[in-house]
Amino acid sequence: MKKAIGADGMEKEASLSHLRKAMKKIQKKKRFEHTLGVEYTAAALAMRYESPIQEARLAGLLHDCTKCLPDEKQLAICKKHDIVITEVEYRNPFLLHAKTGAWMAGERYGIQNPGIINAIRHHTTGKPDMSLLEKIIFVSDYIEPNRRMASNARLEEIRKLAFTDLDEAVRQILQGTLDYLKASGREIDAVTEVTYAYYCKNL
Ligand code: DGI
Ligand code: FE
Ligand code: FE
Repeated sequence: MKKAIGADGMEKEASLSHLRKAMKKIQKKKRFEHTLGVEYTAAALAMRYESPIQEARLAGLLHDCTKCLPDEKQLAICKKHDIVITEVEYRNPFLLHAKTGAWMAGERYGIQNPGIINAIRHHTTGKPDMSLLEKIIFVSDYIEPNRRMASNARLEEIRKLAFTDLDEAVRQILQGTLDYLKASGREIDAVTEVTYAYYCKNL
């Protein structure tokens, strides 16, 4: 695959259309629409919070680049490339698409900027003390316009909140996710809980 990097080592604007085509090829239709939604929502939040727009678009485009791979493939990528798999991830391998996506963005899609790679790595559970770009991707993933969140009646509020108080939006998203996971009896990753506690304390 052609590297999405300019001679100066910077990701180029032109690479966005190249990566978009690549995502269209490997993602199912609905997933690709979500990807585009995250790309432009991340761009809008980047404008609002004065974060580099192209970085937000690249991270948004690639954040779910391994989401359509089967569990066995996620596990195989981790084992082959020494990516640590926690016990929770073994039992819930879909969580691994954040880690394998970060790896793929660097190795397959030519992303060199560690800030972009980390935003992909932490987009599912979040993490305490996220960078601005990490928060932008975490929030965009949840609020992008194609997202239908029957499980969160507050989605419309959170969409507005994202543009006035990004940290409070992160907190409310985590609260909604934890409520949903508890109500549906799903296993909760300790990182999701620690992240929620961090954003409750630090507001
Ligand atoms: O990949 P997407 O569907 O766009 O979004 P995502 O990467 O945020 O994944 C969303 C799912 O991740 C959602 O169903 C909630 C789930 N999730 C987040 N934290 C945890 C979790 N699932 C489990 N089992 N445990 C967690 O701690
Ligand atoms: Fe995801
Ligand atoms: Fe996503």
